[in-house]
Amino acid sequence: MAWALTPLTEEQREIQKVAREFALAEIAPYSEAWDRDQYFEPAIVAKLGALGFLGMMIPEQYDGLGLDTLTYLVALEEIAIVDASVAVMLSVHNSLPTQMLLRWGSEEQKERFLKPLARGELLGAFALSEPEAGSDAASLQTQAVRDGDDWILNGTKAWVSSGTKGDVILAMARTDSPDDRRGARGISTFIITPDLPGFSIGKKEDKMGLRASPTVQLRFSDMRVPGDRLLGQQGNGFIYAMQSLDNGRLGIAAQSVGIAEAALRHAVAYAAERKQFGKPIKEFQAIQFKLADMACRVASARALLHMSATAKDRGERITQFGSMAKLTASETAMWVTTQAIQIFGGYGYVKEYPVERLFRDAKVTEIYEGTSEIQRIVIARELYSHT
Ligand code: COS
Repeated sequence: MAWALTPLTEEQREIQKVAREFALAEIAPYSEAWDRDQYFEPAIVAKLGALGFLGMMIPEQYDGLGLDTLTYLVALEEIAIVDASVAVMLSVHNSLPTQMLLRWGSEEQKERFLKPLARGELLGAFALSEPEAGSDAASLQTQAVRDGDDWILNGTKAWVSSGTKGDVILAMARTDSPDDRRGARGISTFIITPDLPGFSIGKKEDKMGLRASPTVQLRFSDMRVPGDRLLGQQGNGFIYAMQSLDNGRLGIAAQSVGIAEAALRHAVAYAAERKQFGKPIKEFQAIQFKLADMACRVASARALLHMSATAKDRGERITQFGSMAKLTASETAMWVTTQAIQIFGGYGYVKEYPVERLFRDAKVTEIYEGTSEIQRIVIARELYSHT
């Protein structure tokens, strides 16, 4: 299967193959156990780093592979087909912290943080949400106050993917004062490392899906952050987060397409082998129609994703495409995995077969990096932005 909707270059096909072979050899044998045990395997980070997969879109000058967005997303889909937890780690690292450092970091910050991130020696994370600030991200309350050359940060960040393992965390905090609130313009971005005094890891979430990806709260208690850890301009942190999420949402869309593709493949194989009423169930139109609709939706989501990636690589603004691709792909993942379970029947509802995990993993794609409702708001707003 694995239909090629976009003509990939030879180099893109080669990297896709490397990702596929890596996923099958190094991840597939362990995915079920990692999910069961909520285990994050650090060796995978080192191995992906050795392949250059943690600096895919970082220029060679900063120790990355210097690849385009489409190549990155094609590789990410291959990883997600096998393990969506590993895929989210890759997506966050490649789309958010590394891109933020590349775009807005000083040369000194790039030297110190971006290069080891791109080499895969350090893992990146992104901390925007808080317990009381999810969809309304601009209402975040973590406060940064100047103290000489340093900043003192207090607050709690929530839902941080790879949070227990993040070596470099790009975190948003308020730098306006409580008696002069500036809304989204009162937020700045800081480069946080776990060695800072006052940094601690809080509650680890016990999740429905993506169980091999550690999601945690981070606590900043009078955390002293050196002044040279401010990213870019003070007050631009929310804009940086939004612009980065435009790209991050393409990564989540690729993860979603991978989950849906995996569910489709399992359903196709199962329908050929499962017999009822004396013949394989693939011979019943009820099943054929489901498989056909699943295939159409996966292909459509992938086409939109690839189109969005090439728009980004042409340098176009992709706020709307990012949200369209993420919304379409995540709802596809949820719908396709639901249909796959239906085709498996009772066997789909138990952990013996992989579609149960795919269904659980799919759900969060409709929630994180902006819920489906937020994506619809962004898409609708963009419809009016040029009129
Ligand atoms: N690119 C560039 N700038 C953007 C932008 C984008 N995609 N989205 C917003 N901005 C800018 C706006 O132009 C505005 O700038 P000015 O101050 O110059 O006017 C500023 O950011 C504030 O934007 P806005 O007024 O639209 O902010 P809202 O509070 O209305 O929030 C939504 C907008 C809802 C879209 C935003 O809060 C959001 O995406 N929420 C979901 C957050 C999310 O995805 N969280 C998941 C984190 S990872 S688990």
